[in-house]
Amino acid sequence: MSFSSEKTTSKRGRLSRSGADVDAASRNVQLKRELGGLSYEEQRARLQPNSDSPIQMRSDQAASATSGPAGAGGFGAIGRLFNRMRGPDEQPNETVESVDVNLSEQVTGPIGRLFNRICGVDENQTDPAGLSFGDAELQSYLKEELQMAEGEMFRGTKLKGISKKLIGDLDMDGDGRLSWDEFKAFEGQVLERLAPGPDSSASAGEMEGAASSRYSELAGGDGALGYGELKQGARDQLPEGTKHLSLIAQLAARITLDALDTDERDKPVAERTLSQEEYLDGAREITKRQKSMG
Ligand SMILES: [Ca+2]
Ligand SMILES: [Ca+2]
Repeated sequence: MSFSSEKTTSKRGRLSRSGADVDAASRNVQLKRELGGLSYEEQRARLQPNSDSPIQMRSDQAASATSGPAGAGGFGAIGRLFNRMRGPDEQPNETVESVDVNLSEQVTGPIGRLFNRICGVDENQTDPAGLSFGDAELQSYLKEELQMAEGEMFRGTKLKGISKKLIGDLDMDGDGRLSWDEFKAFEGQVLERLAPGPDSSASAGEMEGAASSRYSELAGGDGALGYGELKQGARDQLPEGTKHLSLIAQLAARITLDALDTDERDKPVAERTLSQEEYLDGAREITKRQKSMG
């Protein structure tokens, strides 16, 4: 009897091990199916760490079973979950695409690539899940990549002030970090500077016309728009008596150059120039993304 009982136990043990894989796979299929009918926001809400939904338990289990550092936050866990659902050899299929890719939510365009760079990830990746930056990442970007206020007095204080202001202006949930959802509001502000005049209802053609005349106005006809010209242009656009006028104009000029320049990325920002093509391509890409948000 005892022999038979041991045999049953060990058999059950084997069964439950192989059964676990089957369970995980069928849970993933079911999760995909359930998320497929939801909007992106609903999917995120469904996968929130504090949700009471039974799906949350499944996503926790799936995420904790993957390799990689733990405790990277709820959205990081979601990103790992989607990766796991897709599998290393599996090509993205329509079901998965409809779950995690929503054009207007994608991290794309010049400001999307900028966001990726500040976050320290591949600038051409498009998935917003799990990505955000805080004061440390932003200050490091301002200092190392933009060379903001280089050689100026009180540089540290200036960098700290800019970072605090930028994050404070866009941080909607007050967690001190900017997600893509929050940072993309900055994109509209950039477009207003690149193509001043038309409002958001303007056609893509009208936007392009406005960008084209703004470029000619700033660049002065030599086919190259440099740091000094951009800074002067930003200065002229700001209301008189604006606090920290010079610093804000400098920031606008450096961000514009870093976001739109494509052929001089190896040079310090202040030595790069924008061709008309770079300027218009950037404005066009931003316009397209803005229009996709409706
Ligand atoms: Ca935030
Ligand atoms: Ca260039």
